[in-house]
Amino acid sequence: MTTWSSIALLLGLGLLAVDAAAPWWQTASFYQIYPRSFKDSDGDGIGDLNGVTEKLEYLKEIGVTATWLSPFLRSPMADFGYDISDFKEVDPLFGTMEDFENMVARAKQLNVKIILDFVPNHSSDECDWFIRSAAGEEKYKDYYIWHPGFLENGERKPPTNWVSVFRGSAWEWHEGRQEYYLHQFHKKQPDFNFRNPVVREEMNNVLRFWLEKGVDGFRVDAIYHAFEVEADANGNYPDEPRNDWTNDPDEYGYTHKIYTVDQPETPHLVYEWREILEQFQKENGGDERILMVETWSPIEIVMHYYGNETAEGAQIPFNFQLISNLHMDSDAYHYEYLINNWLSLMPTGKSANWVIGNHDKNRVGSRFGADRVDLFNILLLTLPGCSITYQGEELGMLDGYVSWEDTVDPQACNGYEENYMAMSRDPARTPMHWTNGKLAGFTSGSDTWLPVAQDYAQRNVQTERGAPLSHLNVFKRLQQLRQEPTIEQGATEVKAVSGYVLAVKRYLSGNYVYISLFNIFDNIENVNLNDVFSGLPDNFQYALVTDKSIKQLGDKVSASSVTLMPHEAVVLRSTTTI
Ligand SMILES: *[C@@H]1O[C@H](CO)[C@@H](O)[C@H](O)[C@H]1NC(C)=O
Ligand SMILES: CC(=O)N[C@H]1CO[C@H](CO)[C@@H](O)[C@@H]1O
Ligand SMILES: [Ca+2]
Ligand SMILES: [Ca+2]
Repeated sequence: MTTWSSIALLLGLGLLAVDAAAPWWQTASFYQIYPRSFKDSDGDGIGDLNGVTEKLEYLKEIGVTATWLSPFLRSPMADFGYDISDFKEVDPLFGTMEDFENMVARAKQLNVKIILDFVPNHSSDECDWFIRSAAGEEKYKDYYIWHPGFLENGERKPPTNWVSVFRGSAWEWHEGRQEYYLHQFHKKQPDFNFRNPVVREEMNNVLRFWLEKGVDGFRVDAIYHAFEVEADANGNYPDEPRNDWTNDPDEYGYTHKIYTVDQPETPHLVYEWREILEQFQKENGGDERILMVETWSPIEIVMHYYGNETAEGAQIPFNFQLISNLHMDSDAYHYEYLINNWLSLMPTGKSANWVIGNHDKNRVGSRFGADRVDLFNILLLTLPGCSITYQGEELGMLDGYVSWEDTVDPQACNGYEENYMAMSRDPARTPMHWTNGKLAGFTSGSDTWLPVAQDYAQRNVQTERGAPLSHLNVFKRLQQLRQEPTIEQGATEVKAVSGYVLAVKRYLSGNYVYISLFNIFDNIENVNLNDVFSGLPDNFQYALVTDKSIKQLGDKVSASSVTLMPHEAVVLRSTTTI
């Protein structure tokens, strides 16, 4: 080999190494901000963008790489911002476009990425596009899904039996246009017609607009609802088959969703958006822009959102396996199955993500018990890939009590006082706890849009900063561990040691072995890790303990005998490298 070709080879290898560097999002720690409840900067009791900007340093403090913010665009707030009336304007309640630009600028200084919540399935009925569509204006006529319905014995009936997620018919009669429009969510959230290429282009332009404004990507809302089945030659839609477990035609579960969610066209919409992101990056440079998609679909369908043989999809199709399937009594085998199932079904070359909470679900500590808060944070942050944490979960916030009178969530308000608690998403949306002072330091005003949870004096940023083994400090310690090469890039084995204890082994040649252990129930357990993992080093030490632990950081322990206290989760590190 000549010198020149060796140099060329070396250069080639160098380039390869650069190419192979993991993109930023692959092992990122994401944090979901629900802006209404994060931080109020002007005393009106509602969180806002300047509040977020004020607290970006906090995100840095807790090791967050990127934040996705629930919608803050112009909206009449029938669904608290998920009903957008102008896709390119900030709602005055949250601030101005200038406030948004300041937030992005500050985030860039701190190297915190900003992900926008993109809500493509529907707009508000107060959106200019809908108003024009309802008026029958040529360009906008087919922006939404319209149908005259049927006359039966002189009475007008909706086109199908489809039910809205928020109860009642998914069709609403429009007096002006003398037709029904489809709304899979609130009647103030009419569904777009994605079979109309003009609508698709309109949405593509929304993406381009925010990319220009400097966002690092989009979290795509409710994507599985985007397409409905195509109308037949007469423009009619079929009824969905009945489910037999409810006789209440207003209940969402009344029909089996075969025509209103998960249509085969939907992932291709995401592929189209990914191309827009790629194109933008080609023209503008910078780090990779990403798509995170929300789809509550069967796991095989979720996998399609990663892409197909020829097209790239979303980098992060949300993994709702843990959120959807785990419950209070799930044993370690169930955890093991759910985690390994995702890892094995994921297409080669793709990365995993882990989610346990969001603004639609009860708080982790309320769903699984306050004693398991650290356990879930440790699980999410020591599994391979990226983690997604809902605001306040790092503090172990619990559901706040919200009386029927104070309830504002449409999903609960459309129901009844007797069972509103089962439907309400308000308890997980109460204001963030910053201090143990008045109204938890959320606002300088005298009132908040939802009540502050009663236990804020124990669970807040200020108090937890000062307690060495608080949830907050455990969370921060986890973020340090995530910088370790093994946890960042290592291979993974997930095993139930018994029905009670789950073990996650992370290992990388030339580095320490890490094992996270989770005692899911309330007995003391003793485990021999050699029962489930082969070739382990003998000696470990505690790399992370919690307030349940009797051991301390750095204490030595043998792999053949590890004792775990009730609900204790820990991270062990081998004393030698492999
Ligand atoms: C993958 O998706 C692209 C873009 O939607 C489509 O053109 C292509 O036919 C699909 N390929 C396969 C193998 O399904
Ligand atoms: C988790 C999440 O983002 N849920 C949202 C899904 O979309 C509906 C309608 O836009 C919202 O109401 C939910 O909050
Ligand atoms: Ca405010
Ligand atoms: Ca739709």
